Amino acid sequence: MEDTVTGDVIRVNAFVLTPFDHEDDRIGPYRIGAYESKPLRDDPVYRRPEGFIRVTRENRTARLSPHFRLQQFLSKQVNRQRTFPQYTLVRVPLLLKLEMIVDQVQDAGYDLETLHVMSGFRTPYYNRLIGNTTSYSRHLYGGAADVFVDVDGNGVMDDLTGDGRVTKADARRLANMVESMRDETWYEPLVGGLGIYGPAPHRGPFVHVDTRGRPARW
Ligand SMILES: [Ca+2]
Repeated sequence: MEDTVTGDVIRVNAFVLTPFDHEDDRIGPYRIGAYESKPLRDDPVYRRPEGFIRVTRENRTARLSPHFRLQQFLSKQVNRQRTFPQYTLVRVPLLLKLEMIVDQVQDAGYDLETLHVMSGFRTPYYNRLIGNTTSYSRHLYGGAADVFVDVDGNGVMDDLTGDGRVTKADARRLANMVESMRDETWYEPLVGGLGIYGPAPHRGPFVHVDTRGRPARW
């Protein structure tokens, strides 16, 4: 659509959810798994999803927000290059938070196109498969992302501290940028969890962010 004042063209991508009744544990061949029927602490953000965004080979690169595309949030349970359709979920507050983090990182002097989303949405099926025992992870609700800064595109966190090493200190540096927003009034709807992770044999350091509505730190 075109803004009649500025003449700018604004592209709006709308996604209709494919309904899911939770009676089966899959949509077609795609495994979803089982959600808890009762929300945690009766908090509506833990209500089981009514449906999912259908991701196809054609729409996977569609933008959800200026710096994030649909395919970045896919559950890592299948070979993402080959098997479609897949189903995902991304909540608007999470996208806004990720956009604000991109802003912070850019302000710190990094020429950033996006954040690397190591894990965005997870189906309950996949969450269990990778050994998680929590049934209320915000990843299951499209409200969490494990992210790192990867300007050089080598698949791991960049050396944000400039000490020549990629360590937990780099994740902490990114987390500090997230934390720097917490006193802003606009940040209130984006409040949530912040987890700092050091490197492991199979991956580098990263930061978990979510928008659960109350602060949590680890
Ligand atoms: Ca470093």
